[in-house]
Amino acid sequence: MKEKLAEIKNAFTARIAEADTPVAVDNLRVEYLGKKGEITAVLRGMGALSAEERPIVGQIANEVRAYIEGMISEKLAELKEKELEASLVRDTVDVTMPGKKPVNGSFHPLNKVSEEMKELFIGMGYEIAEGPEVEYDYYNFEALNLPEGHPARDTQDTFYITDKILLRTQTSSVQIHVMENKKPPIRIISPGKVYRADNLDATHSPIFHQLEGLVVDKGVTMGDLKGTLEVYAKKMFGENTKIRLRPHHFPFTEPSAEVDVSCWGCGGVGCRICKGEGWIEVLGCGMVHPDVLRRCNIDPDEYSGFAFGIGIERTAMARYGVSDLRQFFENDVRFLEQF
Ligand code: 2U9
Repeated sequence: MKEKLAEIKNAFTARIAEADTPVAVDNLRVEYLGKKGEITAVLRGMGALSAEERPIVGQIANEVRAYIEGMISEKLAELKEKELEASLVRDTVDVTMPGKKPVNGSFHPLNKVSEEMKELFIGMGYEIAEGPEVEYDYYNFEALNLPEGHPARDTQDTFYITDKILLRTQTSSVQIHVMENKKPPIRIISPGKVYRADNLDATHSPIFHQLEGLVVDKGVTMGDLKGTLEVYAKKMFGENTKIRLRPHHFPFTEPSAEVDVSCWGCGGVGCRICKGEGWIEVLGCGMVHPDVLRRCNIDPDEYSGFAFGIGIERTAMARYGVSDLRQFFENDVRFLEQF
């Protein structure tokens, strides 16, 4: 048995020298020290030995087992060390290599225009008001002097969720909520998406963006409205821009007007951009109708207000010379990266 143990030790020594992975080392551990391993087999056979031989062979067997265990730990540590060295070489980062340039996106032209507008009105002391896109008929129509059956509803046909709940056609609904909940002075803009049951073409879209403004206080006049719009037009379309108000009709304002700015292409003499007119229509406005104020518990004898509505797509088309509104929604980067 002593010879057998010596053989085991020699064979193990040769095998461990060749083991080059932790798995191979573990297999050797099972093969030599496991329940069915070589050393265990020797220990099991010790019952057949004489009483004198048993402790001697037992001691040698223990020594061989200790030797095998020691070699296994040593080999595992050696392999671990080697792997660490290899990974340090393999995973080295060359900090002197040139970096990869990230592809930068750009602001969407509609966001650019509306951000510019928001900044401009915030600079004039306005606060931003937001509200739901799914709205009650009352806030979208009735409160704005558009009762059921009013002909002007036809021009703002929308998508109905129920008889009384719809997708808002204008952000004026937000302003009704504000007036219901806050006493004047009120100075707000409400930017956001609005919906209309229109087919998509070069100038119409079932979803588009508006920015509306509302000022309500004591003694607010049409002069304040005109002055405000002049500042807006100059900042938006150039310092030399002039504006003109043409009488119009909106159910929610009285008097009402459409606003033109002098053409930024020709300064007013007529060119291709303004189709020879010298003027370009950019928004609608008016003094808030007394009935609208009254419905929100604001006394029109004490307070007055002005309001205006700007189409974001329309403004961006004018500003950037875009002739087809659909391009804003197609997400073609060749279009978008121009802004
Ligand atoms: C309240 C009362 C009145 C908002 C107004 C317009 C005129 C207007 C259009 C611009 C282009 C809609 O997107 S568009 O098609 N809007 O011409 N909007 S006055 O009047 C209000 C708003 C809120 C309480």
